[in-house]
Amino acid sequence: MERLIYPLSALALLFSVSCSEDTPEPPLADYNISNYYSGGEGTIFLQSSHAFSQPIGGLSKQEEDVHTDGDALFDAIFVTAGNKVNSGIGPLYNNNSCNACHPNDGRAIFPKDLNTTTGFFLRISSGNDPIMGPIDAKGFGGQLQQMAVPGLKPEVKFRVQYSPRVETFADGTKVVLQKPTYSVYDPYIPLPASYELSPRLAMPVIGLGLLEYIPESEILSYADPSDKNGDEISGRPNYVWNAEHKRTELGRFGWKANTSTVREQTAGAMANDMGLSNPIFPVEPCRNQSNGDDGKYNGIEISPSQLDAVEFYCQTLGVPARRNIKDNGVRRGEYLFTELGCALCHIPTMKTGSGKIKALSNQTIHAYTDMLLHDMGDGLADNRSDFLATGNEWKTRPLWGIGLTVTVNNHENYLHDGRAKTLEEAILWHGGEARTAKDKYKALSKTDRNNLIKFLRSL
Ligand code: HEC
Ligand code: HEC
Ligand SMILES: [Ca+2]
Ligand SMILES: [Ca+2]
Ligand SMILES: [Ca+2]
Repeated sequence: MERLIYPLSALALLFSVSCSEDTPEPPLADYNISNYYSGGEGTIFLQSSHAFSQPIGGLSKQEEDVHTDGDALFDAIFVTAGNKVNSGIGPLYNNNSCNACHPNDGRAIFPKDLNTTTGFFLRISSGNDPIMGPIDAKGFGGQLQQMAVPGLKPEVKFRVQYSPRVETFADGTKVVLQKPTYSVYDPYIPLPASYELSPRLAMPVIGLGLLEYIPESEILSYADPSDKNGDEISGRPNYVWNAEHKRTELGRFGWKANTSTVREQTAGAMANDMGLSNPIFPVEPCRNQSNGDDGKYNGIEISPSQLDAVEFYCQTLGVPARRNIKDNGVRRGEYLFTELGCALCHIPTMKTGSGKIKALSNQTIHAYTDMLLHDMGDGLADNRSDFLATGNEWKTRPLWGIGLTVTVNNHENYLHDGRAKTLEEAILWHGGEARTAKDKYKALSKTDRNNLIKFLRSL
């Protein structure tokens, strides 16, 4: 409606411009300098492959030391139990360091060979309990480890197969997407009669403390579970069991908002991804399994102070500043991001509350997420429930830093399993509640499609 109420003189100008240049000037997003600072006052201005690896500005000297200790552990390659340092990998595991899966604190590439150490794994379950979460598949736990220490058999091998899916733009351009289907073979014991799998690829770990400091009330204010405002977007919080606090909490991390704190996500990664017993998960993931439970190293492989340091490290990785925000293509893309409805889920601006870490407190951040679950349609579904998340639901991914993916990680594998090989493919996989936004994208001219992508690259 706004566009219809230009004063006459402006209209005359518009028409004179449109005569000479044949299209009127497209609307641009307001140029707003504060948008540069994606991660608040502690935003990072480095734009190199280490752009994700900097501590947020504003840490005290003592906090920086803890960050540095955590950094060393994040990079440390763990070896088999009995060695002097960094020992205790496995007996079953997916990879041997945090950094191997989150390279340069960024995202993993989808592997060519799924059955070696990579940033990809499959979760498994036999049903789901809304309070306690996914139910272990008998003999396999909740996550499948495709690696084992020498002499032991990994739980399974992973396999992926593809089928093409064509998307056609209004201007006739076609894009062929590849839909992956995952399965497992060569199990160490027979698999249960029925089970669900969920593919997960490692995502960047920047700005997590800021996301943790967003007040619950702010996140819940975006939830609209029964779509009362009729914009086709619902947005539901996940509520998940926190094993340390022994209570249900708002889910914030993981592709389905399936953990509530950076600390629990970190301890879970140590135990399940690497086989490192730790203060929160004192038993290795092969407990009660015939392939590997020696019971010997339970509870001692990661000390409380080591867990604290890695937690603090992940909480305090800063977020890179935006780039090229004055560029007209970027500003046009930013306008379209709102116009198409992307910003209904990828909420551009939120404020953090206050907590122990000063640098994370009371910051205006531009994470581009509502931290909520959305039905993304059958195309993206894993058909595996995860606490309150259904098989169709995923958490809106933060988009901050996404424009530096190639710089930091030298690939573009987006979405929860890396199936999208360009930002455009990531948009084209959107369905369900995001179907209208996707369809509006497909109706854009090539120039405007490029402008939207330019905007994403500026994040
Ligand atoms: C085998 C690969 C692998 C290893 C090793 C690994 N991660 Fe991850 N990480 C992932 C995957 C996959 C996810 C997404 C999991 C999910 O959706 O539940 C993830 C998610 C996370 C998240 C949540 C990020 C977010 O935005 O929600 C954090 C934090 C994290 N990992 C930290 C760590 C730390 C710390 C370590 C080392 C102790 C580690 N990871 C080791 C693969 C790995
Ligand atoms: C209904 C909510 C919703 C809307 C609307 C929406 N998104 Fe998303 N977006 C998501 C969710 C949820 C994911 C994660 C899906 C997954 O990984 O399977 C996502 C993922 C992405 C990713 C990949 C992020 C990554 O780290 O891999 C990009 C890029 C993206 N969205 C851009 C857009 C753009 C551009 C639009 C508008 C055309 C849009 N989104 C509209 C919810 C939404
Ligand atoms: Ca171990
Ligand atoms: Ca397992
Ligand atoms: Ca709504």
